[in-house]
Amino acid sequence: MEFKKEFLDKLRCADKIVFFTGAGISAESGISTFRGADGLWSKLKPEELANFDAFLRNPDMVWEWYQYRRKIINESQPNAGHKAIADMQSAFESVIVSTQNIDNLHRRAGSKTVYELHGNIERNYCLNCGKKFDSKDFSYTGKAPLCDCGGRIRPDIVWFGEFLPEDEFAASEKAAADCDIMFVVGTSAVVYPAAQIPLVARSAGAYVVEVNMEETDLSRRANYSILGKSGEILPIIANMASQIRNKEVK
Ligand code: BJW
Ligand code: ZN
Repeated sequence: MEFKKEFLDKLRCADKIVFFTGAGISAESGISTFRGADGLWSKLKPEELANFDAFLRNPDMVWEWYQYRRKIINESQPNAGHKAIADMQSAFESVIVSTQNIDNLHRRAGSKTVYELHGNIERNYCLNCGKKFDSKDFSYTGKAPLCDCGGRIRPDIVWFGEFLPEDEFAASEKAAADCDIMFVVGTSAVVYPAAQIPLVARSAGAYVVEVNMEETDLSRRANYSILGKSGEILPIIANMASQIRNKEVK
């Protein structure tokens, strides 16, 4: 595979890189994306499942949906794309992941600094007292679980109309403003405010590289758009980085 010379030059000199990722990076682990012909939302309506009012209207149905997703995620493994990102930690001074994904696969692959912009499916909390629960802390019986205080437990996921975790968003913006290269991987980049992160990097002067199976709204604003599967492209980039930087990528 041939890469643009300008990109290879940037890769040779970069100290700080950021990966901004979306559902596409986990597609090769067997986890569905949201949009597109086979996406989760081609069959299910986000407005019935991914907002707070829907949860209050029908907590049992929303819980059933998340239990189904948890099962798929728990049975899945990080793929070659997640692993290549973790491997690149040994070739650069700093590698930060800012992800919209809730599946924990970056951490499981070994990435050390991961900012989760849309929460994590394994975490839950009580709407009444705020107590935190891991999914393994209660047994799901087909009904939405309740806390000891009687309050409703919800997944710690950012639904539409909700604010993103302030610290993780601020840290992602800072990393974006500070990096030499930002890779935008497997995201349609249509959900805000997360989709601002690549734009922050671009306006701060970073070299923005998109890796996606198809063109997106971001493609024309990126410096370089690489079309293909992240599980195939990222290991090639990791390998290349190790060669041209003379640093071992484990
Ligand atoms: C591959 C591949 C492979 C596949 N290799 N690539 C009107 C205009 C502008 C904004 C708004 C608006 N109306 C409402 C808003 C705001 C709204 C928003 O942005 N909506 C737009 C969609 C219109 N945003 C919000 O509500 C956010 N909060 C907010 O704004 O707060 C402020 C506020 C407060 C109070 C009142 C009002 C405002 C919160 C957004 C939270 C989003 N959460 C979700 C769902 C979580 C629940 C769940 O998981 O069940 O997070 S939405 C969903 O989309 C999920 C994802 O993280 C997110 C992004 O999706 P992603 O990752 O990009 O996936 P896809 O499927 O879209 O794309 C996959 C890509 O991969 C594709 O491009 C493929 O080609 C590619 N691909 N295989 C490489 N192997
Ligand atoms: Zn409680």
